[in-house]
Amino acid sequence: MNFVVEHRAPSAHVGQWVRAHAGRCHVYRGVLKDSAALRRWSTAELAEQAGSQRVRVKSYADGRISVDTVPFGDYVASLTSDQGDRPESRYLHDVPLLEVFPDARGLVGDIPAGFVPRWYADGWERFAQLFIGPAGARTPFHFDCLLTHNSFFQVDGTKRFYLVPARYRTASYLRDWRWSQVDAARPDLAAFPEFTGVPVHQVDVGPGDVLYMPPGTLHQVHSLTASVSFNIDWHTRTSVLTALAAAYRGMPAENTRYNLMIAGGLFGRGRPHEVLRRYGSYLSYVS
Ligand SMILES: O=C(O)CCC(=O)C(=O)O
Repeated sequence: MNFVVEHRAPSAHVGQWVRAHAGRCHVYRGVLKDSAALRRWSTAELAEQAGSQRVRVKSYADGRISVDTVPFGDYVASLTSDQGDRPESRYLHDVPLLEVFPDARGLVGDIPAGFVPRWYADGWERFAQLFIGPAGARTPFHFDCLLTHNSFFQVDGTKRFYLVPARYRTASYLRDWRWSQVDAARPDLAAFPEFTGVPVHQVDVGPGDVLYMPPGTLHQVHSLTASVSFNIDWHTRTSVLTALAAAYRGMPAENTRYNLMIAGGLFGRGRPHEVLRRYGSYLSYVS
């Protein structure tokens, strides 16, 4: 059975496909094709429009993440000049969507039913994280730190995902809870022999596509072109309970604190905007 399932159109409610296809990734082609965001957030259009507001960009080198703030206009202009395979590129990575695009809801509209559960749907944009980077930008091999489901929306450009099922976590030489030392695109099996035989699935996403990844999926992401994307990390009641139990297998206490907040919301003790008053800092959490 394939770990990555292709769909030509949006599907049924998320609750159904999470249950029906538990543990698999799903790619939905062209979901956002009619969204105004596809044109307005293209790197070409942003280069015309982006102003002097400062945005946070990250660089990843020698296993460390550093954060810098730069004028958005300068950053977007640099995207077309940064070429080649550059894992260390400056990357506007995992920044709250509304911090850069306060009008996101107006441009994207409702997220098609199925890509986030009902609890998140009304205010999905407040849970969304933005990624804008040059060709060659890379996100190293990791899994999402709260063990959430992830719906990943590609707006402009093409990204290549290297995907490994969560059950191969122990063969993936993890450090700091969620980062792997392996390069999933070119694993060095002499240095990391337990990775031998681990299946690495590859999928490319383009403008309008959505990739769903189940909790714990290990993923490494390469931008094949300059690229704009956003994602939403979300829980169901089942996934948040599993994630809370991960406190006993190494999940950092800070992550468990965020999961407790979401559990409070999903089990009926808070509307999203109330939970976000405390959970909001997760969206700027570098871990
Ligand atoms: O697009 C990227 O570079 C990283 C995406 C990612 O790691 C995620 O959605 O969790």
